[in-house]
Order: sequence, then structure tokens, then C-alpha cells
Amino acid sequence: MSVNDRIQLARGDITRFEVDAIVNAANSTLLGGGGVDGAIHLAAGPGLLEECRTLGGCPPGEARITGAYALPATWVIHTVGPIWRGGTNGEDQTLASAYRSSLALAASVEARTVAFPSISTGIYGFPIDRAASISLTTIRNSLATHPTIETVTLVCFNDANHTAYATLLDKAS
Ligand code: AR6
Repeated sequence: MSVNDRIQLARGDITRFEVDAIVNAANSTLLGGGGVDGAIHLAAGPGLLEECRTLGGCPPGEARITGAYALPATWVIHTVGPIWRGGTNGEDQTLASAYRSSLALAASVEARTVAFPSISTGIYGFPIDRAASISLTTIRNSLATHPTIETVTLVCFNDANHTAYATLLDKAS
């Protein structure tokens, strides 16, 4: 199966996805926040925050893994994307690293199915088209090195996000 066939586009709320691992767009404290982070903690229940407290935070571009508690997934992979500061402060590299680190962790626990939100494109302000391009390139490269990951689902919570990915995926097919 080609790498492109292992990437799926979906709409909806990532907390509902029955995959092995969902990725959380967290902040470096790993102690919760708004956006998808808030939704994941709310749906997972207080056990998630308790486990996150033991991790001691996570720098931007890295990832940490926990259980998923009341969520239908098995694991939550918490990654920290860059805060957009105009694009010349290493934001592209940090975003790529967040996707790459998340998939390396997913592979390390033998997750076969992984779902991502669009990291950094909400509260952190990363432009959606630029983020979608970096995300797709990084996921394709990572899938080539992690054959045990069968499917990555890109979960879009809004139309702009969906359109950005759909345009790029059309170009790829
Ligand atoms: N399912 C899927 N995607 C979602 C959901 C959901 N339930 N809710 C929001 N999104 P954001 P960031 C989308 O702001 O930009 C938090 O406070 C949203 O539409 O959640 O990385 C953290 O603690 C957008 O496309 O994350 C950090 O402080 C995408 O998820 C900060 O926000 C990411 O938006 C991280 O900011």
C-alpha cells in the first residue's frame, strides 16, 4: 500500500475516534487548556490530568504518551506545536518535529491507527495552508519509516482545515 493510501481525511471531533492513538495539540505544561486539548481532557476524565502531572511537561516539537481513560482510543499522544510568531522563528521545523515525534511514539507502542488534529492552527495561530503542507509531508515521510502504522486520520474540525488538506491530497492523487 502506498503511503498516500495510508492517510485519510475526516471531519469531526477527535475525542470520538476509535483509533489506537489520538494526538493532542497540548501546551508545554501538559496540564490542559482550551481547543482540542480541553475537549480531550473533558472527554477523558480526571485520570488523564493526573497522569499528565507526572510527566513534567513537554518542550515544543516533542511528544509524550499517556492512557486514554474514558476515551475510545487506547493512548493519547500529547504533542506541543509552535506558537506562530511570523514564520521566521523555526515554526515550520517545530511543527514538523511535533508530527514526527508523535508518529515515532505511536510506532513505539505498536499503534496501528492514529488520528491527528491540525496542530498549532487554532489558538497557536499557524496559517492553515502552510501547516497542512508541512503536516502531510512529515506524515508521509514518517509513514515510510514506520510500516506498522496502517492509517493516519487527519481530523478536521472546521471547513478551512478540511479544504486545505483536500486540496493537497487531490494534488497528490
Ligand atoms: N477535535 C478535532 N479538532 C479540534 C477539536 C476537536 N474536538 N477542537 C478543536 N479542534 P487548538 P493549537 C481543532 O487551538 O492551535 C490549547 O489551549 C481546531 O479547530 O486546539 O495547537 C492548548 O493547551 C484547530 O484546527 O490547538 C495550547 O495552549 C486544531 O484543532 C493551545 O491550545 C488545533 O487548535 C494549542 O494551540
